[in-house]
Amino acid sequence: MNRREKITIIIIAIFALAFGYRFAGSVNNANPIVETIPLTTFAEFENKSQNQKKGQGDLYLTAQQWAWLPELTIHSNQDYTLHIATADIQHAFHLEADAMGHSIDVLIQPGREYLIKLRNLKPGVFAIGCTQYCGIEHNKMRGKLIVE
Ligand SMILES: [Cu+2]
Repeated sequence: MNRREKITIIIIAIFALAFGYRFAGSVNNANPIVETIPLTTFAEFENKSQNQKKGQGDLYLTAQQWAWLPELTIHSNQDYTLHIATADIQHAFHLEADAMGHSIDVLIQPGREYLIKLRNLKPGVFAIGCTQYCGIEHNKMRGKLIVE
């Protein structure tokens, strides 16, 4: 291999690494408004959910066969972090596009807590749905987010 071939290979390698790095970065940032952490216990999550106070920045929502609980009422001029966990099997959270200008879709798997940033909310009543088949009454798994 002569000097020119070596230089060519090195240049190609640098481009390949740079492109690969950028590609990996874009995959990790595919959904920047969602973060996920391991759930210590579901009981702990449920406890936070039951003790949440109206008007707080952290909201807790439980997915279960076949409901989203509790019904949340929040304010349009405030930012929130919506925490979601499932009480049973896998579900998929869907918030209709009208709430924030784009829909939110997050697969909710057991054993994890999902943190979703809610920003620039518009006032209204918005539908929450489950987009993952989760049993016989999957079609009844609806909730709502009330933004005042
Ligand atoms: Cu479901």
